[in-house]
Amino acid sequence: MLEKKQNEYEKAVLIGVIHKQQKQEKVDEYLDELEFLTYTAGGEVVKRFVQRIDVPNPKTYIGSGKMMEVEEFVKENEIGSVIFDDELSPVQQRNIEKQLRCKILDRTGLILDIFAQRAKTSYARTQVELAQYEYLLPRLAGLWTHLERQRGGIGMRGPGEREIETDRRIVRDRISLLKDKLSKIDRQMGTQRSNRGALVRVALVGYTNVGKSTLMNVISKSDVFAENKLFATLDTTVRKVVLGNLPFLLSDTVGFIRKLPTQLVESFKSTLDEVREADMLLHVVDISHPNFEDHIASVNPGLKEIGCADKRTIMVFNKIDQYQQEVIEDDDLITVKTSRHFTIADWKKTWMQRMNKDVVFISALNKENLDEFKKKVYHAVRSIHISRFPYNNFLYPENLDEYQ
Ligand SMILES: Nc1nc2c(ncn2[C@@H]2O[C@H](COP(=O)(O)OP(=O)(O)OP(=O)(O)O)[C@@H](O)[C@H]2O)c(=O)[nH]1
Ligand SMILES: [Mg+2]
Repeated sequence: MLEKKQNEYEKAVLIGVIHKQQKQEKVDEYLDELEFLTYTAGGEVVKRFVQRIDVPNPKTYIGSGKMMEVEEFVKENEIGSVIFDDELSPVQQRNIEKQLRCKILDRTGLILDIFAQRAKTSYARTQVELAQYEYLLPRLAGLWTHLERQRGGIGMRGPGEREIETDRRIVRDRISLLKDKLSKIDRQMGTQRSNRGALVRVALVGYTNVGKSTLMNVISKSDVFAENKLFATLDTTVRKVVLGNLPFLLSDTVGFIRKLPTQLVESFKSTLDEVREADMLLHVVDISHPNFEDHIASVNPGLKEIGCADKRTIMVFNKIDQYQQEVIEDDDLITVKTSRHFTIADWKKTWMQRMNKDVVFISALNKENLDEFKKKVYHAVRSIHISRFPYNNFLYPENLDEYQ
């Protein structure tokens, strides 16, 4: 497990399905994201196949006609991987592999692959390895039936079954070993956290690639790895930050994504402890992304899952330097105004208005509007601090010049 090296870009094909009430546009957006994931994993997408289908085919996910089309393309263009936007059942994966004779990945497999490639510390590697084995376990039986058939099947059933059992046992043993290892590290980290004393704790959260690490670096003068690929950060970094004279702890951690594999959420729970135990969240959003509202909607359930739904949260809309709305020309009387045409000022009047003081618009990269950002964070942290230590509120005056 885990051996994923960065090599040359491998040719890949994407496959998506449009369900009954879905719009083509939505599926295009999903595939855009899948393409970005593929690129992050080291692949180059050369073609997308999309099929309108209500119920996925239980054998091959897409219909047999479409499969033939894909098969032809894969052969002609020496495609290395075919990547599906949804999770395939072990049976589907096996059937498709047999027909296309190349690597078949689903979204979960792809995300696991990226995590494996990016996990640097032993803690992150252990978490990813655990998720990989958990993904593999239900797929083991499938792998073996596949072999059985290749060998002709007759007379193979006995040993085959036994080998499945042996393999399963090995994987299960490995899983419990990894879990033990993680719980040991967790205990150590728990102690570290409890040693940090009474400082207010603030956590940066949000979708992947929105600029959390960039913002962390800007306000804590630290050097956290940030780049324009998905899941640059897999660990949690904590820094002490001082605004005015008010010190607090700021943490940066792994980002969320739509349909984050359950195995990963499970094994990354402890990485997210810092978020769980935070006093306040800064939910960073890339407002220049056309789907930023979808991104928020996929981060919120993740936060809920780790019990953070009701924490005080400041929404930080980042990358305003890159924000560009679509423009309706004066003589265009057909186009209907939608959110795609909103300026930032228009956005401020939408649901964002209801969050009144807990919204701020910045560019972490160009350091735009950081003063307002700092002011909001200062006041929020201050109010948490003095509710905890009412006797020393004089230390942090409300009307500190800098943060008026
Ligand atoms: N134009 C623009 N780009 C930004 C801004 N902030 C961050 N970026 C870029 O967005 C990309 C992602 O930034 P990161 O800080 O790595 O994002 P992250 O949220 O930590 O991402 P992961 O750790 O991968 O989940 C990088 O290429 C940054 O340079 C901004 O305000 N404007
Ligand atoms: Mg990051």
